[in-house]
Amino acid sequence: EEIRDQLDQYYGIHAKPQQLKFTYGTAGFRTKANILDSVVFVVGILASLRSKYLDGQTIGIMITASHNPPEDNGIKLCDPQGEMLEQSWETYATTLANLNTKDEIFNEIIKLSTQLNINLDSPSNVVIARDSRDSGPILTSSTIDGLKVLNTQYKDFGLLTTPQLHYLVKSINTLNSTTSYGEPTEDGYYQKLSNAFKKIYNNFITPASSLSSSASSPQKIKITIDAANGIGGPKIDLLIQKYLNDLIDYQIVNNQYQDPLALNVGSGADYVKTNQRLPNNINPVPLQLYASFDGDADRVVFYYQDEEGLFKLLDGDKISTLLTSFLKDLISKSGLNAEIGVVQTAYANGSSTNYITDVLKVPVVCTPTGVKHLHHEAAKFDIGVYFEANGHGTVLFSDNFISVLKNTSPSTPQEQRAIETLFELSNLINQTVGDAISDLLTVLIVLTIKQWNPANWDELYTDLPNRLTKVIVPDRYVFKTTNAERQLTSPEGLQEKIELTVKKYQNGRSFVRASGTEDAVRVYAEANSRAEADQLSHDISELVK
Ligand code: NG1
Ligand code: ZN
Repeated sequence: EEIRDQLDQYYGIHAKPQQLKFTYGTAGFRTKANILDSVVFVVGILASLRSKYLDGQTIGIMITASHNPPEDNGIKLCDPQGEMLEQSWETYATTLANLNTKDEIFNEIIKLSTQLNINLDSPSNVVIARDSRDSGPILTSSTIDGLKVLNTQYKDFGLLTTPQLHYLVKSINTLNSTTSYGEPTEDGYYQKLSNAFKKIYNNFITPASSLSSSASSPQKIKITIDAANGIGGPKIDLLIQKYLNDLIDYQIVNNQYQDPLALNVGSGADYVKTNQRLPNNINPVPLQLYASFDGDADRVVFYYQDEEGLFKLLDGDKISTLLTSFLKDLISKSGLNAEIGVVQTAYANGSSTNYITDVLKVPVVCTPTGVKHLHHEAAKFDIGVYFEANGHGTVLFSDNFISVLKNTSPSTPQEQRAIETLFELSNLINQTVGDAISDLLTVLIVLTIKQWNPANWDELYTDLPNRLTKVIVPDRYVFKTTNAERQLTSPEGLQEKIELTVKKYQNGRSFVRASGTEDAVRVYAEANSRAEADQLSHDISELVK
């Protein structure tokens, strides 16, 4: 009865416009902000049910549309250990979001609670945060109305990056346990990352070993960050200023996060990766390192200008190979036995896959697009490195391997340093989800230890020229794939035609799949030269149309 009363009170202002259809996809619900109100309201209800179902553990809600344009927004749920919402619940989310009346919603709540054996009177807890979009505050308050329907305790953390919210959820749910992840505050996040960074730094960089001109103080680590005018800017600013100012010399551009209309415009990781060019407001100095975050700071890509003035991208594949080679070296120096593996998607550059397999001799697993697939596979290794080419990724350390690191007594100083570094990397690298801030600090410390400039990093392997394009088709759902999205099974006959075309190109590779976040089909093509990659991309797009 109480639930009915609450729905009576709140449903009216959050009723769904009849004609709209919504789907909980790889990025949660994401669309134009002005049609999201009814959706976020029911997500509040669903988060409450999920928390009650999990004995009151805290569920996270993030309001963001990542790299999408300013007028978009979105909402996604985060499970108790900071992971993405369990798949079966994505279906409940979609069902709830498409109900058209108060009675239907009430009946669905009752149906789910019966089916899943949820006690509706039991406690439920939620934390919520948002990126810097101007629709954020109003959508937050509509979500909170949804939370009130089932009497959920909540805390609104306001502006955060997506990975910070994941950090908080895991920290809250592990509080006072032996697996405590960190202090469940925003500052706790900064402390955890900066402490790990400093420990690794001090283990390797001493004034004597540095190449600095003045022997007494090593040079500061230099980085310029394009924050896409999003929430990552003020957050990394806070972290470095408060905790790492004496080690890092940094500059943030495109940092107008208070101007929501500037978000992701001519800037950010997606812009840089897709267009393979510099963002606005960067005048590159050759061989200096630059980084771009996306709008909610869960992706990062790096780049530099080479001595000939050419723009060079260091994307998710380059991050993955840099970290894998460093970690592999540490494992061997530690004297420990650990299985390291890399997880990629079909969008990974072919050269990166060859480099990891043939040079690093580390196994590579290919999964469908979407972080939850990569995350799941990475969790099977002692150290699982996963990055999408677009810069979203992280490194997972298994619980078992972390306890090995904690309990091993090293027999040499070299072993000790390797073991300590591996352990601190597990603290520096966000274990819940890809995190631009955490990944940035990790790349910086690895480059500093190796004394590498961006060109040294880039030399590990040479990317095959590639092109990623979108083709608008009448119905993208007819494009069905197999083999981790690398081959089409439908429409009939198309895969054969693609293969015949690809055969004409040296080192040619191409695949076609329907986007999960946009109404389009994506065509990826790579080949030996820029011109051939473009031609292949064109040929395949013509087949798809
Ligand atoms: P779709 O639209 O399904 O290709 C895109 C990205 C994914 C992932 C999701 C979620 C590419 C080619 N695809 O998915 O990697 O990041 O968005 O944001 O970059
Ligand atoms: Zn993002």
